[in-house]
Order: sequence, then structure tokens, then C-alpha cells
Amino acid sequence: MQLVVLAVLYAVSVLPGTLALQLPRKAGGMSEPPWEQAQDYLKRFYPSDSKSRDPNSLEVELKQMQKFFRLPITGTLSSHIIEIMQKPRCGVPDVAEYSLFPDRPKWTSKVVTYRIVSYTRDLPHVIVNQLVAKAFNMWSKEIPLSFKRVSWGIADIMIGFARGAHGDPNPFDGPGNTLAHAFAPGPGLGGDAHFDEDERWTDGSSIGINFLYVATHELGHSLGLDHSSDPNAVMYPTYEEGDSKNFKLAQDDINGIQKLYGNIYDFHISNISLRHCLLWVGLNEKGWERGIYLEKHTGTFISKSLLRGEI
Ligand SMILES: [Ca+2]
Ligand SMILES: [Ca+2]
Ligand SMILES: [Zn+2]
Ligand SMILES: [Zn+2]
Repeated sequence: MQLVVLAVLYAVSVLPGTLALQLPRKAGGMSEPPWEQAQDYLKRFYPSDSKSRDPNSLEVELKQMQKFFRLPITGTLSSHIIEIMQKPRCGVPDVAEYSLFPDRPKWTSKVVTYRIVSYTRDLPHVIVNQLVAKAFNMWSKEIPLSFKRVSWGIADIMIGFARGAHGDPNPFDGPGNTLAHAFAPGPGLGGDAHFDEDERWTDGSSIGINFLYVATHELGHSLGLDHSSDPNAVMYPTYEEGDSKNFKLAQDDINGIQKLYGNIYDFHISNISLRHCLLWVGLNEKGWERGIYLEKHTGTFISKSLLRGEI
């Protein structure tokens, strides 16, 4: 109890006059001192490159967080923001200055390889394989990029489960809080996705963290997407249990990934010959719509009969 009191005094001295803080209580008892927890959270997820400011003042980071979560930008802690801080989430920071995302890196080859290097004890291997393939498919059906699983050697995207320190600069933190993290496209660690083995992973048939949700989110990072502040987006940083039957990308995710890679129709157009291009340009609006319909329903857009105007 003494620790808690000290932490509150410290908090008051850090932000004089701004903390009319009601200590939030978790069900079942007092949580970790909220300000200490908030400092830790802000340092991890809103890293700042400013060395000149008082390192104990996290007002700027708090404001960034409030902006990201679309809350009133007050620079003061509220029980609502503490609630958000206590939600399980992705380990990738929420700000664009994150050191691995500066130049909007992306994969430049049309086929990207992945390998599942280690598995969780919570799910059969075959289920993990299926869910990873499903997560990749969520993205690949929107962009001109395909994914190929390999069983050995170095793949572009190495996927694995690990607990605690696991060979990169971001050790996991035990059960809860950070669930997983992934690196933006690039060599070496670039693109790799790691899942905290201290979580209880599920395919949706039991209690736990839904692996498909988290994998789809992390693979979004592996492809070059940053966090979204749209609460409906798969790229939103906190984990929310949802309706697993209707799980899909939000329009915001699709917009983001297509900004990086273009959409699947552009790819087909850029890959057909000049002669076809001329035919293409000559198509009437109806033909265009049919082309899109065909693409969506059969996956074969450049249909000869379409180009001849027979359908
Ligand atoms: Ca964790
Ligand atoms: Ca890699
Ligand atoms: Zn994330
Ligand atoms: Zn890692």
C-alpha cells in the first residue's frame, strides 16, 4: 500500500495541477500503480526521440495517445485512458516514428515466402498452418501479391511462437498485455512475426486469444502497414474479441494495403500486352463492370471472351 501512495505522490509532482486522478481499481483489488503503468505504456508504445525534454514528463506522449485513440487531447490521465492501457494489444508502437517504418517499406517481389518456424502448444500444428494461410489470404485477395509457404531455410516472413526474451530487441512480457509483434518488410528480421507463447491461443473454439485475429493484424505489419486509429480496422492496436465467423478486413485496412501495393485490377492491367491494353481501353463501361465481376467471382479477369466483347 505504501508503494501505491508513493507512486501517487510522484505522479502529482510530475504533473502538478493536472492530476485529479481517481485511482482506478481492477475487479478483485488494486491494480499496479496506475501512473507507473501509464509511464511504462507510454514509453513502450509512444516512444519519443526528444532528448531535451524532461524524461519524466510524458504529457506529449499522453497527448499523442489521446490523439491516436480519438479522445479529447488533455494531456492528463483519465480512467478511460487507463482502461485502454490495460487492454491486451500488439507490441508495435502506435506512432509513425517507429524506427522500422520510416520509408514505408514494402515487398517488391510478387511472391513472398513464409515459414512457420515454431508452434504453440495450445493448438495442433495443422490448425496453426490453416489459420496462418487464412490470415495471408485476407491480405492477398486485395493486392497483387501472393504468399508461398516453405518448410525449411530462410523465408521472407519467419513466423514463430516464443516467450520472454527471444533473440530480438523486444522481449515478451508474460501472460496478457503484449500479445505479438511483427517487423516491417526488409531483410533479416524484416517481415517476421512473433507470438507470445505465454498467451493462451485459440482457434475460436475455446477461451483464449483468437490466433486468426492476431495473425492477420501482425501480417499487416509484415506487409508494411502501421497501426490504424479506426476502431473497426484489423490494424487497430488493441485486441477485442469479435464475431469470428464475420472476421474480415475493414475498408480502412484495404485502403491502407492498396495504397502500398495497388489493387488487384491495376496489376492485371499492367500485365497485359499493349494490344490487350488497347482493347481494354476500347471496352465500354459495361465490359469494365463485367470484368470486375468476373475477377471477384472467378479470379480470372483477363478473359479472352471479355476482351472480344462476347460477354
Ligand atoms: Ca504477453
Ligand atoms: Ca524476414
Ligand atoms: Zn500491431
Ligand atoms: Zn520478437
